[in-house]
Amino acid sequence: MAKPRFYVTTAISYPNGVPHIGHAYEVIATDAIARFMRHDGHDVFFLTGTDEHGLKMMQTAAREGLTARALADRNAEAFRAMAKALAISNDDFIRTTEPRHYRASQAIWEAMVASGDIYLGGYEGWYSVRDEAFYGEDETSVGPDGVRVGGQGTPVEWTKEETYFFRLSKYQDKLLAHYEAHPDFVGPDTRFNEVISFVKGGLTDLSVSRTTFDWGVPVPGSDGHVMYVWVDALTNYITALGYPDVDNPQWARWPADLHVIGKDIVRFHAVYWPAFLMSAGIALPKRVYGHGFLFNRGEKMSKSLGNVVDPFAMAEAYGVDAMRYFLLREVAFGNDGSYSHEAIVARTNADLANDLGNLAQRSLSMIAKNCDGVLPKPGALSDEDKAILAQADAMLAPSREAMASQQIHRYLETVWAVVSEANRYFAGQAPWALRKTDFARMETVLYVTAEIIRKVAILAQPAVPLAAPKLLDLLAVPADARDFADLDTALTPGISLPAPEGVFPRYVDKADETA
Ligand code: ME8
Repeated sequence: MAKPRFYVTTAISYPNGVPHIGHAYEVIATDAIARFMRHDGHDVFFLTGTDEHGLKMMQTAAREGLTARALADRNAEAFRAMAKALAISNDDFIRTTEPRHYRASQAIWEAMVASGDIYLGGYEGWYSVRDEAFYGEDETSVGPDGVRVGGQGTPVEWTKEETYFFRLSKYQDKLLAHYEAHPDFVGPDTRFNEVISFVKGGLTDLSVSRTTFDWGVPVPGSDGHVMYVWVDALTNYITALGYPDVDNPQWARWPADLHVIGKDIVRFHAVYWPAFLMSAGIALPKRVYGHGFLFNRGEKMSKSLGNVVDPFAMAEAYGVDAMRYFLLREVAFGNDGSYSHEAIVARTNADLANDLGNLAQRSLSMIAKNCDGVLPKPGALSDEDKAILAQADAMLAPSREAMASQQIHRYLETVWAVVSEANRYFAGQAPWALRKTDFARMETVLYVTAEIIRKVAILAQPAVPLAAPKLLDLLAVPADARDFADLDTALTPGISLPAPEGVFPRYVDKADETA
């Protein structure tokens, strides 16, 4: 039977600078979702990439004495390298300056023209280069410093030029009807409510081309016009599946199951994007999820504030698994979150090094020492054995449910609740004491513990994709028996296990080390 498909995307990042932790957070979270769905039997396609046009790119390049293309080339490589460094399993990496993307953007434009939704006019209004967004007068305000800012607090400037408009106003009722019929279209619910009230408040037509600069996808047949960066940016999600070539086998993956984005760009994905797609006669994505923002000890990170922490340095300092686990477990996905050195060390030493790492190390060392490294055969199971095994078997259903609504932290909570319980079980059974009093019972406890670790490691792979497979290696679990469908098949007693080694190093501060 063909596997069900699952198409998931991140936002594509502006490569006007190098990636920061916010970018790392989004791609790690989306990777956890993609891996979870793969292990859960789906044929996953996971897309990420860079959004290279627009005024912001042009202005940054000019400041650095580069062409926009040179700036994009340099930083796109840094985003690609970040994905690699963080063990991201994306199937494609799209850059909006690629020929395939020009083709797709021009094709969707022409489809919108064919629907009568594009007309020439003059735009006059407020524009934020930082957000690459137009704001209505009522969405702007003047701060105490006299600077006028838009909805997200970034400075706006008055722009006036000849542009093409997209008939967004025509889609107000159609969008509201779609929201009504698809209550899961946007998550979390609070963000969906914001979208609905924005659309109910009335939609004005959207300026979708620019004539004062040329760093963009040319508007077909209109010299001097390039597309508004968000028109081409959003199109990346269909470019990657071969649009407009609907005979491309990849096209069967559309509509996307999930667009993962930050809360600041929900309006583009939940209002403009579906309107463009409706106009072009293309199916709408199933869900858009706006995650929260990550702050450094509660302070907003941004290039201008100068406290951007380098994701490469973070992965280097704590290890990729620990960094990923911390971000996924500590921050409730959908809410804002903060990170600090202390919080990362406390969380990962407790959950990874102590709770899972030590349990594995202690139980596997006992097997190595007392059972010649051969997985012992369990005797009759006690009520405690049955209870812990039943708890481990019960992890999958709530994990699935949590992931279906992008509650990544809840899935990890579910798995680590079993890790805690397994530690209580191990301490309570005290196999080191049984070694002298009841060797057979010790063997049963060690087998049961190994089996719990196997189940936990299988389920933990999406979050800690380097260490979890190492744990499975230590249990001699074959590479083709590591999916969620394999949770039910138990370890075979009598197999030889490799020599145990630690897979979750404990973070030790340099100062403590020398103390
Ligand atoms: O918005 N914490 O690009 P971008 C969490 N090119 N997420 C954050 C964050 C933070 N501190 N800062 C940014 C763009 N993000 C557009 C997207 S999609 C067709 C075009 C998230 O580089 C942000 O919300 O500014 C967005 O989802 C992603 O990082 C890229 O941000």
